[in-house]
Amino acid sequence: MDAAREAEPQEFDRVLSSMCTEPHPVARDAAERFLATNPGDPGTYPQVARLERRAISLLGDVAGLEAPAGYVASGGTEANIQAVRIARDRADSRRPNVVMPDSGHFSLRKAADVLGVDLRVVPLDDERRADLEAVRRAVDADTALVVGVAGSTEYGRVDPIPELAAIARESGALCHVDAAWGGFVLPFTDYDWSFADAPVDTMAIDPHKMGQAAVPAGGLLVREAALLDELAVDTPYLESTSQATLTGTRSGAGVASAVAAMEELWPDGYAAQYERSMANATWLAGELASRGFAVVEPTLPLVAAAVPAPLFDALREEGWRISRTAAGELRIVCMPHVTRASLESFVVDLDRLRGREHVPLVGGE
Ligand code: 0PR
Repeated sequence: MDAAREAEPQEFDRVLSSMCTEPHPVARDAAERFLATNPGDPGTYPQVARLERRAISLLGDVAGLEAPAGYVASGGTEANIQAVRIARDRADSRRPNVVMPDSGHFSLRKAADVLGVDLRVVPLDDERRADLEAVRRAVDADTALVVGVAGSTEYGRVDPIPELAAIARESGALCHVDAAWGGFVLPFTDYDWSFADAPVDTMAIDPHKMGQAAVPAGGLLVREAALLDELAVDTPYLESTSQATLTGTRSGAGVASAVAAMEELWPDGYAAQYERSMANATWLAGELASRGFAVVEPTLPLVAAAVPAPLFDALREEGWRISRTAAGELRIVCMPHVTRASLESFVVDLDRLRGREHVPLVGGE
């Protein structure tokens, strides 16, 4: 009867493969204060509606968009679905298709399924990025959307966004960038990924991942407000006249916490976090490689390494919350809650479980 009162939420200290993280304290506080508000009804909850406009303005700063439009979605899934919906509704074709690299998140498969568009999945190059020649071959007059991933789910790779945007332009399609995970680290790298770097039309960029906001706080950004009109449906009995979101009632917690986190952390706090996370990823990759595991070099704070299945299972038995790539590699996402100390104790367990004498590790941060 007291299950909810007695249960404890998941501790984060052994969570190594999630893209969620502990919200920043200011984000947690804001989430609690706005928990019962509904930004889906701005006529009744104008304060949270104002905060949502602020959230979009801040997301625009992060993603290089001067006059941003969009909204705080439930996550990357909703943002991706809505981007496909915009493109489909805007296309002239009666059989529109979406071209995406094989690294595209499975939410885009949901989008294609729900929206009845053809999904053309193209292979990757040997750096695990969209193969541009394959994209060019897949695109035709019915292509409504070309998708690029800026920070892929499995390997943290960044597709050549300017080239993909150019291909989209040439074929009269829109270009969508999925920066759901990467969006809050990429500003501190040399990658071309943002609205400022390329004629990108829509973007998924999630405060509830690297942005350190509370779940649910995804972001859909669009270059022009007119693109959002494709999503608007009439809302006959609400004070606002139309609604562009996929969900109806939604918690203001995500909206308020996204604003709190971004006001606190953009840009210096996120820059420092990127440095810490990247240093941890580089350190872990080195430790794994020195033990003979085949490591996929991290280019963003995400490490994949081929670890034998029995060892992977034994680590899970120890309580490490780890997951695999589709190819079976161990995948560690260096989220803000993943500290050097927790990675060190992970490596200690790994050494013990593979039956080797414990080798003292040189400590870092
Ligand atoms: N786009 C990319 C590039 C993603 O990595 C993800 C989520 C999404 C879109 C979808 O975002 P939402 O899950 O917010 O709708 N990638 C993670 C994954 O599939 C999601 C995740 C997060 C899984 C936390 C587990 C977990 O504990 O691995």
